[in-house]
Amino acid sequence: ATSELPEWKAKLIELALKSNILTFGSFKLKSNRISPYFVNCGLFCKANLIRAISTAYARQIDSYAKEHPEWGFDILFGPAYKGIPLCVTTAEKLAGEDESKWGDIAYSFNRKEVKDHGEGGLMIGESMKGKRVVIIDDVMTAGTAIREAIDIINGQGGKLVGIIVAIDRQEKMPSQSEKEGKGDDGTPRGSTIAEVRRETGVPVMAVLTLSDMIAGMKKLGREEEMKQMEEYYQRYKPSD
Ligand code: OMP
Repeated sequence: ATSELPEWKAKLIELALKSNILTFGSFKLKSNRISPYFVNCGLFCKANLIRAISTAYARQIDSYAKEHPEWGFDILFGPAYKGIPLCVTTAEKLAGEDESKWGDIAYSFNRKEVKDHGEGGLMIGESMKGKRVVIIDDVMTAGTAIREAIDIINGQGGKLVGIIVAIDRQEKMPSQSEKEGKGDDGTPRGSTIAEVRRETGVPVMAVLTLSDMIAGMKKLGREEEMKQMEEYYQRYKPSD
């Protein structure tokens, strides 16, 4: 699976590496796993970088929609904080891809603190009530961040119809012992992405997977980092 990396993905990985969005070291994840690599999507904060990632999200959404003509949505929801620039810039890119098709797409995001004066409330942007919503987020590991976003949509009366993330780390669901900080018990479990698909019944898309990043590092001749990612993948590889 590592040899057929499209040129645009290879370029995006190279850009992420150059700008320290993709970094190597020893990182403790939200799931308590220790990872040799980390992807910080908060660093897509320069003009050329935010353009590259929002274009990639928009193309992914547009190509999924072309393959599934019955599928559509009304609102791109970017959970605070990292989802906020992503939903705004990707909505703009969608209009650029095909304005007649995507020109009416709205964006929305939440506040972390509920505002009790002025217009008040938890949400900014288009109301989700009765609308079809796609979540746009940065990284999916154990799915905790995505589940919080789904709760917000349900609370606002929206209908979830899709999820798109920049990075699918392709990890198995954490075990109870990992959640308690006692390490992995080594049992085989399915992937987070498959579990979220199963639970929600909606498409879960990713711009880049760990396999893509491994292939990208190989292409760049970064053997050492490639090996570390490959070892980590083998360790937390999902059973499905
Ligand atoms: P889950 O909530 O476990 O799916 O982890 C996803 C979140 O972890 C992201 O929204 C980030 O806040 C953070 N994260 C990264 O940003 N990059 C990574 O490479 C790994 C994580 C992580 O902690 O798993």
